[in-house]
Amino acid sequence: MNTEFLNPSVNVRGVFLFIAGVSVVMLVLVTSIMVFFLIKYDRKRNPTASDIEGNLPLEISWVVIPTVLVVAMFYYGWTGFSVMREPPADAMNVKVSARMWSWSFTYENGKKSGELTVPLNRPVKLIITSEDVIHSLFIPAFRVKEDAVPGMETYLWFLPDRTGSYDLFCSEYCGAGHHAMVSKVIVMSREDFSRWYEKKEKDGAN
Ligand SMILES: [Cu+2]
Repeated sequence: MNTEFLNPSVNVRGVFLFIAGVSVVMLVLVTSIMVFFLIKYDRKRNPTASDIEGNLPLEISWVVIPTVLVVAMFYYGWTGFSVMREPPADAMNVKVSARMWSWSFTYENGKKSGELTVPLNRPVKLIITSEDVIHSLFIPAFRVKEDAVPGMETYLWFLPDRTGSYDLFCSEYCGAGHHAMVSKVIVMSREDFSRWYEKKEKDGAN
C-alpha cells in the first residue's frame, strides 16, 4: 500500500496547491486580457463602439474549460476527503475529550495525558467528544480539523510522518478561555513512545 497517497495531509496540500494554482493562472489571465482590451478599445483608438453577437468557439470554451476545472477540483477534493474519512485498520485509537478550556487524551491502555503523544509513522485515530459546548480540534501541521460535539463522537485520523512538537488548537469559539485552549502533538520515535506509553505515573497530565 502506498502510504504517501493515503496520508491525508499530503492530499490536503495537493488539493490546496491545485486550487491555488488554477486561481493564480485565472487571475493573471483575466487581468491581462482586461488590461489589453482597456488599451485596445479606448476612446482614442476605437471611437465607435460595435455590437458583437455570438461567437461559438468562445462560448464553447468558456463553458467547457471552467466545467473541466471545477470537476477536477471536485474529484481531487472528494478522493482526498474519502481518505480522511477512512482510518486505516492498524491506527492507534486515542479518545479525546474537550472541555472549557482544555484537552484530555486517553490511550488504549488507560493512560491519560493533556498532550497528544504519538509514535512516528503509525496512523492515529482520534475519537472526539466534548463535555460541555462545541469545540473543534485543529492540528495545522497535519492538516486535520474536526468538531468536538457534546453527546456524540466524531473522529479524524492523521499520519505523524515526522518527529517534533506541533500545535493543537481549539478552533471553535467556546467562551472566555478559548484562546488558551491549546495543547501539543508530540511525535516520538517508536522506542521513545513505547517508553513513554508504558510509564505508569501520570506524567504530562496537566
Ligand atoms: Cu474550545
